[in-house]
Amino acid sequence: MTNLKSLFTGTVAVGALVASMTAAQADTWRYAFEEALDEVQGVFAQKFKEEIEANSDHEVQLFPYGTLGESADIMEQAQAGILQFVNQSPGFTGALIPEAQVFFVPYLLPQNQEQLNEFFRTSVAINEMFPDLYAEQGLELLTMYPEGEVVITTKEPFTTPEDLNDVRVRVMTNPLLVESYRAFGATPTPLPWGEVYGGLQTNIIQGQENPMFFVESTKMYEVTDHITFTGHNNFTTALMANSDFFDGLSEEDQTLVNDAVDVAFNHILEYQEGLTESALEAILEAKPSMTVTRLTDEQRTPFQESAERVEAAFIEMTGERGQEILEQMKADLEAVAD
Ligand code: 6CS
Repeated sequence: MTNLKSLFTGTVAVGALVASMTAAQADTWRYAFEEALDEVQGVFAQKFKEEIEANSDHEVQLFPYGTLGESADIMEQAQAGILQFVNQSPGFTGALIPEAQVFFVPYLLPQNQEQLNEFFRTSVAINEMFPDLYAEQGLELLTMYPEGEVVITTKEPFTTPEDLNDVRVRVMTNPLLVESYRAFGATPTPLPWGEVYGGLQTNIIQGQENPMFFVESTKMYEVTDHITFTGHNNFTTALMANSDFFDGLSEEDQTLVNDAVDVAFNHILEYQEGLTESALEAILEAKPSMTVTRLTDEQRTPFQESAERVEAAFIEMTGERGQEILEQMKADLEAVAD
């Protein structure tokens, strides 16, 4: 009897062990990004979280901008494995992965939204070449996505590179963006995001660039008076996972993550339809004196001409690998152009 009982208990124990080994483990994944919950990166993150939690027992904890520090801090935490996911823009990653600065060659990305979206979906450079470069830094590149046309907001109006002479324009912290604003005639000032509002308020800087939704949500219009559409860029950002974490996931969980990224990617493109226009409306309602200037093709020409110099600087900084990326990007863009 005793033997039978212990045999039975043993069987139950082994059964429970096997069940716990085969049942997916419920984990908590930490995900940090560079914006607020209701800004583009936050909307993307919320969709990702929703998908993961609807399709698994895992939980995703979201850490918006500021809760864990600046963009550079969350990247360090992701590389160290404290965070499982990090959304960081090439504007900052460019300091770590020089080739990521290719997104700051002016007038490279198309202004046509459909073409741009198709480029992000199909680009060989993004989907096949960049992942290896990110992997060298311990990062699994999950996706890159656009956040909207970049506009420049300044304290004084400008239409020519000469007008930008001696204007200190804040840029994200990568050397190519510095080069690009130098080529625009300005005095580029790389700063982390947290120093921008105060810098403009105290006149340490007199301008900055960002997509319209961010100009509105972060109230850049309170500390600058003029918005200029130069057409020189569209803001690109990227979602990454810590490589060791991602490689250690079961195949099922890797698929879960990739599927959630796909859903969030499509969601964020849809979410941004009309966002530039509605943000501009909100700005003008809050500050009717704000001026909005769209440079004409003729006025854009000298800015466009600076692209050559910036491309040369990019190749100088990144060598053969950079050149290959740039050429592939151009081929990818050609493929989506009509
Ligand atoms: O300019 C910046 O630093 C910020 N801009 C955007 C649109 N997102 C995050 C980034 O920190």
